[in-house]
Amino acid sequence: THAKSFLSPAAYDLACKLQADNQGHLFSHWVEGSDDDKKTAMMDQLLKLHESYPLPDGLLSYTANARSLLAISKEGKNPLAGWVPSVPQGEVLEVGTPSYDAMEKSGLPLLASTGFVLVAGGLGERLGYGGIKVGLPTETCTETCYLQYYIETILAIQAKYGEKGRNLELAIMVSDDTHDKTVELLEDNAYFGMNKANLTLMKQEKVAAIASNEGAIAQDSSDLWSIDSKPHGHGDVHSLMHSKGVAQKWTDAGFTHVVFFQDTNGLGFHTLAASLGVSKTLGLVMNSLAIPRKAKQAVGAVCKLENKDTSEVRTINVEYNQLDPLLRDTVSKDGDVNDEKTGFSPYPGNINQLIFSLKEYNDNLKLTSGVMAEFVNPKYADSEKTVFKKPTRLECMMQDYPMVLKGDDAKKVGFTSVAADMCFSPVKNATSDGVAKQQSGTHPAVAFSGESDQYNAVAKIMRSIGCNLEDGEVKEFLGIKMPAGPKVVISPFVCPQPADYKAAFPSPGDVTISGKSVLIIEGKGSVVIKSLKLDGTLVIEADEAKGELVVDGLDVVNEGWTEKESKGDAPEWTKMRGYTMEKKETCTFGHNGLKGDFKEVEKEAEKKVEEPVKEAAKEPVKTDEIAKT
Ligand code: UGB
Repeated sequence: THAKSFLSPAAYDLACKLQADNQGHLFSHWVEGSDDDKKTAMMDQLLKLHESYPLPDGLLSYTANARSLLAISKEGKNPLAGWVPSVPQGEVLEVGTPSYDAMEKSGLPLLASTGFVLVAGGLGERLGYGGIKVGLPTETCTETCYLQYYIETILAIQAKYGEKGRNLELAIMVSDDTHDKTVELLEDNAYFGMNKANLTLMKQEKVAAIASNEGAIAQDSSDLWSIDSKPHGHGDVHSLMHSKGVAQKWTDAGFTHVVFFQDTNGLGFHTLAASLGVSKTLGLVMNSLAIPRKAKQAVGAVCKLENKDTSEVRTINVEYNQLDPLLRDTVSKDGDVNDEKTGFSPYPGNINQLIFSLKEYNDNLKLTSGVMAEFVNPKYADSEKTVFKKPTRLECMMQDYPMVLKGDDAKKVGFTSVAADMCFSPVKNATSDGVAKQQSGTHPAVAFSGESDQYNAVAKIMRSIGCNLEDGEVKEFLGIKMPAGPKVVISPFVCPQPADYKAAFPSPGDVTISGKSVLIIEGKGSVVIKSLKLDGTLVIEADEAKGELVVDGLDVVNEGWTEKESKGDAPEWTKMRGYTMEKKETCTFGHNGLKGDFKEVEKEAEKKVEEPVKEAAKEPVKTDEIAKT
């Protein structure tokens, strides 16, 4: 009671409620007449934890949920008891096939009305990187960071497929761990060209750590005036989409879909139109982009679950640690094993790239405030499960959204499965952990694999339309082995989606690239590569203001670029890879012709310049006007 005189009414009220909630230990060191400023600061922190928790009774709802989930965990109850899994509805697509092209074609018009949500609140502890993950370079040829790559792809989609009068929107979920550095990265780079009005930052708050099965809120181990708090998980994104008014704003603006994507997956956007096509064709309210999953791989499995007692059906991600016991209890005595015929688990692997139909999503947010079901995963110090090794916390996941679906909507959940080499290569593990994963037969998900897969996905799309790209050799750095084929980086403005490659490479049989080559197409202009032979490094520079750039009859041979083992002092992002890009010789081709290093150019390049639409077309520049400098 002594604190009533200096605490705000809200803080005093909360302190009383916490006392009544058996949280008296938080105040046991409070002595009347001293440390009033520390008491105020402590209550400010508790008030923040109270107000940011999305349920009406704030911290009190949180501790109540903690007690009941901890009781279930202590009993060792299987949260999925009674549910029987089967493979849900969905489409399995392979790039370059007629069915892929058909889905992509049907999804392309929806790109104009799709809002983008990046979940980037994770600190990347497993990665062991000091900066924010979206600031990491995606590859070492151009050093484009993830955030730039994402924003430019969105802008490129807008430029090619957008509607006049409505810009595409990006919402980024950040946390205390990532907020300041994300803002700094955006501001230092003029938002990578995005209009600030189309970008919303939503900060997720932490939740109180819990020290016991009785729901005791944990104090910081070194400071009794501070509450131990931890991240609540990416499931917070739905309550933020509601509380920040983003879902409503996008609905009002006529958007039809929302895509949620992860912080370090440089492949996720290739399949965007195709998966929107699947959403449209199957009438899905929620569509999970998925990959063929290897048994025991650390990605969740998308399952159709049917409740034996209630006949309730829901299609939802089952986390990989829960899948094996669920399968053993129900349909497969061997648990999480591969289907012998395919070599993969029958259940598609969730990669947390989720597409929602916005109308139903927003309606559901209004009903539920976007609150996801929580779970708890304490590490016990004793076999009776009464003591925790360290404080735990409740968590929630964005892919658990189907749990809030009712009626017909619950039946309209499905997946789009595409080979992982086209859609999923996150950078989330430290190299040493990646080595162990690779040795055990799963993807390493490290910086080198993310980079390598990014080049290889573009190469795969080019091959699928008929370009000749030779294989490269397998390279090894820091114990990670990856196929290092030709490194192709194409500006999203040139080819925002796989559907755009045919226009960029109209006679693909005349495009040949050796396994050691690097091809970079940068800039915002349109590029048409009619014929090209490349054995080395070529950088094509497209300038929007100068019209279409045509590459025809270009034959470039030079020493090129190659990975070189990095030694000694190097930036952290280089040390994670174990190599730098040694740029021995580079040839560039742009509106002013060919420059730099090249040997034996058999046939000079031809360049055609067309002025932007409104201006009169100019005569193409003749081959002999192109200067070699
Ligand atoms: N993230 C946040 O924005 N806030 C948070 O509080 C936590 C994370 P992780 P996770 O696709 O490989 C998921 O940590 O949760 C962001 C699925 O559960 O990389 O361990 C974070 O910044 C699993 O089924 O993933 O595992 C990042 O962008 C499997 O599919 C994103 O959330 C796995 O992802 C994912 O965070 C996977």
